[in-house]
Amino acid sequence: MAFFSKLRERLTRSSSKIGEGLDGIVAEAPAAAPAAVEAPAATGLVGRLFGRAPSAVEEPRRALDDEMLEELEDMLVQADLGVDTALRVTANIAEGRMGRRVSATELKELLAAEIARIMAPVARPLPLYPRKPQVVLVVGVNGAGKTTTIGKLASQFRAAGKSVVIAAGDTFRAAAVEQLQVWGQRAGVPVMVAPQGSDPASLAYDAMVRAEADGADLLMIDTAGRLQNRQDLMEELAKIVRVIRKKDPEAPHNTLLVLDATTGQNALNQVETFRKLADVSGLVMTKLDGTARGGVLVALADRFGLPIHAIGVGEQIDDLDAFDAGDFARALVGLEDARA
Ligand SMILES: Nc1nc2c(ncn2[C@@H]2O[C@H](COP(=O)(O)OP(=O)(O)OP(=O)(O)O)[C@@H](O)[C@H]2O)c(=O)[nH]1
Ligand SMILES: [Mg+2]
Repeated sequence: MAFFSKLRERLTRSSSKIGEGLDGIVAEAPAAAPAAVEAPAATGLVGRLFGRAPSAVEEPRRALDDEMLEELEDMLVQADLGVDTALRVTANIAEGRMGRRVSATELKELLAAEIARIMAPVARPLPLYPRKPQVVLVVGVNGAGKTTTIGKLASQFRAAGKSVVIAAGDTFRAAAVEQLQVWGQRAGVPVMVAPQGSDPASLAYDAMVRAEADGADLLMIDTAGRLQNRQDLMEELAKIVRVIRKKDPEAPHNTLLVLDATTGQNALNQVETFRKLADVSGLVMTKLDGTARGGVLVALADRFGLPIHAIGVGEQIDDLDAFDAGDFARALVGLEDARA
């Protein structure tokens, strides 16, 4: 699968972190019980269990004990899964397997399965409704990737035959408007703008009028990330919601919170904060390329259960992909694609 290799290649740093961590844990068998080569009879069985032909050179193995589980737990915490999630994942891996001699590959398979199980319920694309225009409000802290994500999403919806209007609701910075206009051109989508410093809510209202008049399928509203304080941001978002509800009491139909994967555990605080400010309906995680912190997605899924609609894996227009739980889990632990 082409996307998997891209994700794998771009998640290299996370995967090498967890993958190497697991390799290290198995290799670091305590001196009293050195990692040994499995007896040939058992090897055949384990090989069959994991669907592989027995090979001449066997991987080192280590017996699962409390010490090893503790190392596993620590490693997962380091990899941003968070303490609660790391504890639970480790306990699930341990269940019924204490004393069993496992290889790093087996451990990776077990971990990938646990992570995929946590992630599967949240891997859901942005739901599309028959409602026209479907209003998508995009929120997130300064620099998270809101504007870029809107550009990428607009391009994908256009490619899928949907008509899209973008509202440049970040009226604080002139550069923000220009940036969105560039994305609008790339995606072939009209961008509604307002003079710098003007009221984003009135722009949002105008954009609703325009999107309705155009019969647009989707209206995506960008918002400012940098405001003086939380109160400002809350008031601004509330006002935007209030005015668009004058046109459609059910809008916004989606409130996307854009999170930057490189912020690691801080993403959890951002979700807490934005859930108080807005009715967050789903997440987009950006910058999963080139970060060692992809593990935070597992913590987010486990803690909040909010749908992850898409992930950003680069700065280009096509660097946004649907979130696939299995692909992500395997890439994160440094395994090859099962279907390759
Ligand atoms: N590598 C990488 N960079 C990204 C990704 N998404 C966004 N960026 C970059 O992150 C930076 C900030 O992105 P913006 O889209 O401007 O973020 P924003 O949330 O709109 O920021 P403000 O408007 O300042 O609040 C830009 O340089 C983007 O190119 C991604 O998935 N991967
Ligand atoms: Mg922006």
